[in-house]
Amino acid sequence: MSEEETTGVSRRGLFKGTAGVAALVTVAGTGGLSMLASARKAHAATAATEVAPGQLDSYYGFWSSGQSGEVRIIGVPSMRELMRIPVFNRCSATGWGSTNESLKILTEGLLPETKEFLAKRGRVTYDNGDLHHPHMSFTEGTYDGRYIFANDKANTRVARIRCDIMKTDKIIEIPNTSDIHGLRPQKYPRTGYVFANGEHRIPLPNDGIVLDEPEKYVSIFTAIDGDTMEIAWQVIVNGNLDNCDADYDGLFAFSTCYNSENGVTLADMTANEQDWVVVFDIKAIEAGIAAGDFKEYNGVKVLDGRKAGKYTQYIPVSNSPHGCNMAPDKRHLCINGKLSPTVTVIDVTKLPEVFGGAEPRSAVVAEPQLGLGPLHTAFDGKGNAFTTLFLDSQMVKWNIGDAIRAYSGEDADPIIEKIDVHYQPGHNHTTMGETLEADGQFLISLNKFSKDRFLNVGPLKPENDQVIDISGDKMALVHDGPTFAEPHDCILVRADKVNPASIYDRGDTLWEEARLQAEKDGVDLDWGADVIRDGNKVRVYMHSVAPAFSLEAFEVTQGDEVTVYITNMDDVDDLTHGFTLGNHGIAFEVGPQATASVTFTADRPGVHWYYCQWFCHALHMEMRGRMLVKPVA
Ligand code: RUQ
Ligand code: CUA
Repeated sequence: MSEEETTGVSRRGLFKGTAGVAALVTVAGTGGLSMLASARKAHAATAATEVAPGQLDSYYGFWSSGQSGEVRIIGVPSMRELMRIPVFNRCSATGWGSTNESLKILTEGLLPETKEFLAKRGRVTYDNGDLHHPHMSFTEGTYDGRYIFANDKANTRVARIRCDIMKTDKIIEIPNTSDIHGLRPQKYPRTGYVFANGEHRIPLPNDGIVLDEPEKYVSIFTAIDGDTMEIAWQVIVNGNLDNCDADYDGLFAFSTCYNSENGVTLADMTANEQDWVVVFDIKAIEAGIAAGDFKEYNGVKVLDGRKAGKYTQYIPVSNSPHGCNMAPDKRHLCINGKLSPTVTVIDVTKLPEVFGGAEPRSAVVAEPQLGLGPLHTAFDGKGNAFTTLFLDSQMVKWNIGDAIRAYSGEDADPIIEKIDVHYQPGHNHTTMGETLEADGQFLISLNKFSKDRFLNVGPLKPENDQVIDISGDKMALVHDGPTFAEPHDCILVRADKVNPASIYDRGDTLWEEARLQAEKDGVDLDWGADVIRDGNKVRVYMHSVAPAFSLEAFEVTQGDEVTVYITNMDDVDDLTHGFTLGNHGIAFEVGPQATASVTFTADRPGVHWYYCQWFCHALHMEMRGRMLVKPVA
């Protein structure tokens, strides 16, 4: 018999909240009582994540999207998706990847040989990216609301997002290395450096002279200047690089290495009993670069850190570690075992002794056995850690202090609690958990599989990002959040740390080239309605004020290279216009007080309508005009 037949109440009815609970009070028997308990739990769960209509979330969640190539802003705890920020991908809504302003950002940081390679294929940039790790800039150990940095594993790039407008403003390709994976900003004194790991080993230089000689391949750790987005220096390491983090004193950075074997096949890569954590001494590396102890490749100063010494140390840990997470107690670095059921805890205050010659493992102060497949660890700021167990599909809460006591032989059990998550978690993250202001409110489990948790949408299923309330003694799973391919990681930033503008500043440098061109053409970029002819180049300047473009028609000749500049002169919150040119594959966003432009060849004789695609006014449908293309005789 079904639940409904035995109790007269369906599971679906129960989850409707208090009304369901009230109905249940009359249900007799133990079955009814346990259902009542689960209904109460369900109600409590809803309360923890409920953000009523019109109410605001307490945290900005910045989510990566893996192979989708974008960053998403998700409100936490409600898990409402608030915005998408195109980064390495193309975006049909905003025109990212087709406007001149976005193409400048997508192309200017590419290496010359990449530009050449793409040009031969008729392209100016890549269309895809694999964005794993979004992290905010820091000042003195906590988020400062300036930037988000993110990696592209697919095409070896690093991007920066401006948090004042939530748009990408820089993308650079990293030379001498392949497939940027782990990425973390320097936490102290500020960002400062953005550390980026080259995961896959390649020859240096990778010019075809060395091919199937894997022993000659190298992996490279890169420090990028977060203010200029230029590469400060690189370090060649032994083994490969996976994830990284930095300490709270500005002295060290760390990377996990899962391929100390320098192998190129799965069997090679997992052959050894042990891999290692590479520790980088930032001050020593800076001094080495200043003293000229480097070789230059592709214009970048590259220092050799393959032998443990003053620049790097290699601390052995069990085979194939993955996540690398610095605790907000400023002292303990957690290295997640992946193939080993352990997390290795390194006391960073012991690292100067290691650089002074002490045995590298002397910095290890704990190595608790937590379960199968530990991938990443997050912190509550109260001495507890939460580790994802990929194979066990569980989240384990454990105490760092107890793990240290157990390791030194005391009778202590570090494991506090385990709960099931659904299913196969990779990253996890706590509210403010990678900063000195970790507040222990919520924990997100980013699960790689959702299987049966949602309505079946076909063979491709969403991921499942679950919210766990960690404010009490017990973890409480309170929300399932489906996400499209494939968030790897997220950060949860207290809402008061982020203060975006609602309207662009007319002086913004984003459209600097449009401003300079308008000056040369002697037109008013703000209020213009001009068509400038310059040989077969035509520049069309118009502004928009709801519900009209300042030009209702313009004429060009077939074959002209046309640039259309649109300036949105509305200065009202949330009044975005757009420009879509029919049958030309052109559409882009123009935010309040912004300028955006596009360049194309007018190859199709005839009448082509352009229209505003952002619903802006009761007369939005009427916000349109015609491009007349005169055929060449
Ligand atoms: S990695 S599932 Cu790309 Cu962040 Cu660990
Ligand atoms: Cu402007 Cu719709």
